[in-house]
Amino acid sequence: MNRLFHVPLSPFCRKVRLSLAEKRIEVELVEERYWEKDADFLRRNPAAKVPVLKMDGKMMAESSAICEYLEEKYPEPSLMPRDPDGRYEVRRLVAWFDDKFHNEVTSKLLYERVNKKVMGTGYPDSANVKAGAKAIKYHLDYMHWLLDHRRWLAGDVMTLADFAAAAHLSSLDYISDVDWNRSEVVKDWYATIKSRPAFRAILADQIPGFPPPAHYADLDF
Ligand SMILES: N[C@@H](CCC(=O)N[C@@H](CS)C(=O)NCC(=O)O)C(=O)O
Repeated sequence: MNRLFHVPLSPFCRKVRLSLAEKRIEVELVEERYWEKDADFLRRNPAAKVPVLKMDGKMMAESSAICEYLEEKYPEPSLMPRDPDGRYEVRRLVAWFDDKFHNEVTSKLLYERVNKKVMGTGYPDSANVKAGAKAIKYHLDYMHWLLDHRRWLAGDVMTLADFAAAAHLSSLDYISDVDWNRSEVVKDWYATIKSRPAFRAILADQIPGFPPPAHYADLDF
C-alpha cells in the first residue's frame, strides 16, 4: 500500500494529496509530527520535512519532485501541458506559490496562528501576522490578473499550478484568512477546484483545537 507521511494543513502535503487523488492513486495517510524529529522519520527523509511518499518500494521527498514523478508515471489525467512553454509556465507558478507565496503569506499566517500552537513554540508574532495579511492581498490581485486572462492559472487547462495555489489557499481558508470578496474571478476559480472529487478529503480535514469555519467545506460558500 502506498503511504503518505503528512500533516493535514501543510500546503506541500496538500499539493501531493490533490495530485494523488486526481490520478485516483490510493494512498494511506499517516500523520507525521515532523517537529518531533523521530528517528524513523529522519531515516525516511533526512531533510526532516513532509511530505514523504512511500511508493513502488521507494521513499520520496520534495513535493514538486513527487508530483512530477506521479505525472510521468501516471500521465492520465494530465496535470502538465505537453509543450515546453506550457510546462515552463506551470513550473514558474508552482515555484511562485511554494516559494514566494509560502514565504510571504503561508508562513506568516498559518505557521504563526496554527503551527506555533500545535508545536508548543509560543504565541503568534503580530508583526508577522500583519505582514502576511497585507501580502495575501497582492497575491490575490496577481491571481485575479492571471485568471482574467486565462481559464486556469497557467493556461487553458487545470494543472499542478492550480493545485499548488489551491493547496496554500485551502490551508489558509481553514483558518478564515482568505478574503474571497477581494476578487470574484479568484473566488469562482476556487469554487470550481474545490468542487472536484480530488478535493473531498482535504475538505474533511479536522485539526484538534482548530475547528474549520462553516464555509470551509461548503461548495457554494
Ligand atoms: N520544498 C519542500 C518543502 C516542504 C516543507 O517545508 N514542509 C514543511 C511542512 S509544511 C516541513 O516539513 N517543515 C519542516 C522543516 O522545515 O524543518 C517540499 O516541497 O516538499
